[in-house]
Amino acid sequence: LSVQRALRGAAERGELSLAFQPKIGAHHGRVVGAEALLRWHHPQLGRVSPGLFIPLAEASGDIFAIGSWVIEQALWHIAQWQDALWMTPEFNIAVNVSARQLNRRDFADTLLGQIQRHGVERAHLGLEVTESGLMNDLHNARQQLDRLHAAGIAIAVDDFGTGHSSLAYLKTLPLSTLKIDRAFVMDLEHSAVDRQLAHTITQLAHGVGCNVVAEGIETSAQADYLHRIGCEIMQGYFYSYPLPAGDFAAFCTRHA
Ligand code: G
Ligand code: G
Ligand code: NA
Ligand code: MN
Repeated sequence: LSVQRALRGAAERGELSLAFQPKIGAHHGRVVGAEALLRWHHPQLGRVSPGLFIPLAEASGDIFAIGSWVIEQALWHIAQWQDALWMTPEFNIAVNVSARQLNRRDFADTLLGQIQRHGVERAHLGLEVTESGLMNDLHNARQQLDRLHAAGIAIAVDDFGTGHSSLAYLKTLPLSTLKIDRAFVMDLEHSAVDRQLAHTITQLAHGVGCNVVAEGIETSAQADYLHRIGCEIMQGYFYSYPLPAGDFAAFCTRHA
């Protein structure tokens, strides 16, 4: 059974779900939002990692249907949670957007239409895009992101500093957040170079008007260092694994 063939129709068969990994405000320790992460459970193949099937879906073009399902599902959950006490005006659920989705000319219009149909506050949805997603067609990416930014949607650069791109795009794209990749976080305690890189990325982000999310935090020493150098938002197993929607809502109730 090929993974690529099994993936086709997975959403319609009810095999996909979203997990929500909490993001924690470094300053006050309360949950400020989440990253939505796609999960696929196939009856024969079992759980398949998005690290494996997302690249296949990008190659086959199935990413358009899957990406649209992810956004619909995230908006459906946000609509359910909108009246919860913990859902403050700034509370933000971010979805990952692949290069091929962002490269479409109608990405922003389609997304804004979906948000409107769900009756969701635009500030509650965020996007995480990779540097390669931005570089692939920078002109179109800028057009799409300008429209979304003007509508109040926060845009984060995922895996910052791990790609091959120049820094010039930081001047012209309407970015809210840089995410320090797990690659720079995992060895913080033992690597002076990684401490320097995390510090420099944070200063760079602040210098261009972005805030900083650090991801992949697994220890209190990593969290302490990242807080000390000024990272605003923390994400990683140290705080919580990605959670099914119901467990995430319960987590928010406890950590509001
Ligand atoms: O959840 P996990 O750590 O296994 O995710 C592995 C990779 O898959 C990460 O790079 C993550 O950004 C990506 N990913 C997870 N969910 C989605 C999604 O809904 N869309 C896209 N494009 N990528 C996703
Ligand atoms: O590429 P992206 O940054 O979207 O990848 C996020 C992935 O990292 C998700 O698959 C998520 O499950 C995983 N992840 C989140 N927190 C941690 C962590 O603390 N440690 C490790 N090893 N992986 C993490
Ligand atoms: Na991500
Ligand atoms: Mn990342």
